[in-house]
Amino acid sequence: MLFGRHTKNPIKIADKGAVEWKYTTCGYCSTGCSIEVGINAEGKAVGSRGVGNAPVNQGKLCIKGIFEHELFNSANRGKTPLLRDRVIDSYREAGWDEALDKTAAEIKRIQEKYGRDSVAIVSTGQILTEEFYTLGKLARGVIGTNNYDGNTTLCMASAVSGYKRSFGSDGPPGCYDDFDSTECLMAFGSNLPEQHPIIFWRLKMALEKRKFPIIVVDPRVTMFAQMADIHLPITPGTDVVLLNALAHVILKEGLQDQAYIDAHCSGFEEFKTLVEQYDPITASRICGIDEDTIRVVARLYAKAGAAMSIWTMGINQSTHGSDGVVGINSLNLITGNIGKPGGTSLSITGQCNAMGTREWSSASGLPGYRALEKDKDREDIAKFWGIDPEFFPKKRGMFMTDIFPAIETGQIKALWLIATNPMTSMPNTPRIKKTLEKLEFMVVQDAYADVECTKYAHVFLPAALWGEKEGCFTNTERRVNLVRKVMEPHGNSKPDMWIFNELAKRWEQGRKIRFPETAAAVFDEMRELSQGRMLNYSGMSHDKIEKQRGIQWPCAEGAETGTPRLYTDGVFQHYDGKAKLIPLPFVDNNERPDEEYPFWLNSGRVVEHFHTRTRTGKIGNVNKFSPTPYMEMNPDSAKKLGIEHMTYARLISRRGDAVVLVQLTQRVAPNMVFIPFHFHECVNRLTLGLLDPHSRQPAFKQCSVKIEPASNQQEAAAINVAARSF
Ligand SMILES: Nc1nc2c(c(=O)[nH]1)N[C@H]1C(S)=C(S)[C@@H](COP(=O)(O)OP(=O)(O)OC[C@H]3O[C@@H](n4cnc5c(=O)[nH]c(N)nc54)[C@H](O)[C@@H]3O)O[C@H]1N2
Ligand SMILES: Nc1nc2c(c(=O)[nH]1)N[C@H]1C(S)=C(S)[C@@H](COP(=O)(O)OP(=O)(O)OC[C@H]3O[C@@H](n4cnc5c(=O)[nH]c(N)nc54)[C@H](O)[C@@H]3O)O[C@H]1N2
Ligand code: SF4
Ligand SMILES: [Mo]
Repeated sequence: MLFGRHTKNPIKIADKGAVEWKYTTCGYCSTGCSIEVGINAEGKAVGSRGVGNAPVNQGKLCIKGIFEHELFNSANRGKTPLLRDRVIDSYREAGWDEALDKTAAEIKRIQEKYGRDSVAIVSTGQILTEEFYTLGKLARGVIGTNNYDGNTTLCMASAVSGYKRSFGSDGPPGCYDDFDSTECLMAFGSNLPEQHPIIFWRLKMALEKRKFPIIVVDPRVTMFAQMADIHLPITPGTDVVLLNALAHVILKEGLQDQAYIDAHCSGFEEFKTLVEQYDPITASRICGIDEDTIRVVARLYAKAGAAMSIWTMGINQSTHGSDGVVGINSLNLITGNIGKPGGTSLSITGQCNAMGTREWSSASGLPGYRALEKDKDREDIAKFWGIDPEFFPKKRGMFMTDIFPAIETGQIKALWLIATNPMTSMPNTPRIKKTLEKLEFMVVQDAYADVECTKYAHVFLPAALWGEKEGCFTNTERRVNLVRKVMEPHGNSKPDMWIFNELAKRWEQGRKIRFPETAAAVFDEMRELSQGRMLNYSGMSHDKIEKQRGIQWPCAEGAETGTPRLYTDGVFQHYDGKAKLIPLPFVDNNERPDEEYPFWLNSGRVVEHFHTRTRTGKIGNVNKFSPTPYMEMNPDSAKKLGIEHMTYARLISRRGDAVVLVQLTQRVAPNMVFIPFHFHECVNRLTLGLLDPHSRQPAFKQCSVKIEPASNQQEAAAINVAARSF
């Protein structure tokens, strides 16, 4: 007997008429999936598919990748530069020469009048590594402003800072293959199934072969929490307390790897003294996880032959973000879980090239993990670029989150935004709007003309999207992947690197420094600068990267391939070669729920959307799953307030208000609500964004609100539609 659809309505995969499939790398998240874009006989992109022999995704793609080819011709792509003299005027179309002349002239005028640092540049984690390197050369070597940073301050800054404090350098030490040998995995503030679906698929594959315990620390019952063996619904912002308590139990019960600590760590005594104060009973009252569970988890983790931790924004976006990272690193150091298969401290990165900017953009230093604070690093780069080392500042300038307040106070007069949309992504939107209105000059360089920041700009520079240009992205596991050009840039938009190169020519110093025109030639400069360093690219080339479907750094000259793990020899990047165990006293400084504002406001993402929706909002097949700003709310709390499922509610914080559609769900506790941050004029109208003292990253996930049913549902629906922007 035949089962299934053998005779009736068999499933047919539509023939999209692709005549050629072109290799590239996905441009959304940091997983780093290899993708092929199908091109039809008319040269149109008609399909996307995963690359079968790629080590990262082995043929799989998530929903965003599957429809990524539709971006090339999506609505409101920037086609031509736009100019205006005053923000109240309408834009007019302009040629590239006029737009770039104006940009350079305004930057020079403002720098002459107010000083070099009065011009700020804020970039991204979403352009190619060669573009980052070129932008760094332009910002540090030609324009010479020290107020140059990236949106990674909203994202990975705490991970960078925590890695530097613990290990002496940035650089995630582990890899996805660690899932195949770990005996226990603990995830902090990471919703892996939705935000990194293909990394999650790798984890699931490993679990199918061999069962090991999964512990998820998240105040919300995410999809990841649902499949975990142990879910720790932590009180927001208190992970450091849990981490101190885990270390307390491990040391008290003698479960640590003392030989590893003695050989490879400094600071053990101070660390031990501090964690002594965090017994599980005291800790449970702060972090909301009962004492027995803390003990069970500590024993499970410490007794596993190899144990690993992963984390994402639940840790980084907190006033204790950097401390949280240090705490996770310390947990792995005291249990001897760094640099061994299945034993690691792996920050799951965010944007497709958040790693590339950390490595090469010079945003917080100089290329190749070099520091402005080090004389030799300044001298080496100045010599390589052919400029006077005195042109460089001797310490890093402002972070993105300090640049905006400096605009308010008049210290910064001009802002150039590259592939970032702070109008939607920064906390406290009402304040950001006022801030941008104060600028004398603003440039937005984006792939989409309708990105909200354009409303406040004088110049719009239309950029080519990822697959319209060539270069590299580095993923979460330090794998350098190749983005091949699969399509010509849309309209008269240009690759970001072309824009940087053309701008450089408008300065005398820019004409003296070499700005190569091809990505491969820029890559050669990076290779040279990376010789002999931990961040070693010298054994790579674009062709070799494509052939191997990505290569993990370090890859030294002559090496066949890359290196899956860092610190396998237990030698770290601090001067003494040791990793630091750092005591972490906990200070409770968050805006917590009180009588007037009784709910925690948590925010994050959903699988079908990417950030501020400039891209996914335009793709019907992903937008349709979440077309509207909404909020997850617990049914019991809703009932008390007279709020029903699928009606509109108004949230009020000390900063502003927002209207959302209510989805009742047990995923959130009665004292918490969750709102995806993808919509303009929504959750970031409410957020406070207190800053981490080390990383200056905002605590997007911890503030308080009150909630009421929207008094006029029709009006609320209209506000809700308007908040979609597109
Ligand atoms: N589909 C999709 N994928 C993406 C992105 C996207 O926009 N869409 N963006 C990419 C980028 S740039 C990033 S940074 C990553 C982000 O990836 P994730 O960090 O995994 O995503 P988020 O939803 O921001 O937050 C994760 C979890 O942190 C939890 N959390 C909140 N407060 C706390 C806390 O105090 N402690 C702990 N332990 N957890 C807490 C939240 O409840 C949430 O479930 O995703 C990347 N991938
Ligand atoms: N409440 C709340 N707020 C958050 C977060 C949260 O969890 N909660 N998460 C934060 C995090 S982790 C992040 S990473 C930020 C993200 O915040 P943003 O970086 O501001 O958001 P994006 O929408 O990714 O903006 C990137 C822009 O780059 C454009 N673009 C894409 N490719 C290219 C290109 O090749 N060249 C150029 N020039 N432009 C391009 C896109 O069209 C888009 O406008 O948001 C932060 N904000
Ligand atoms: S998991 Fe990330 S890299 Fe892979 S297809 Fe999805 S968005 Fe792209
Ligand atoms: Mo991010």
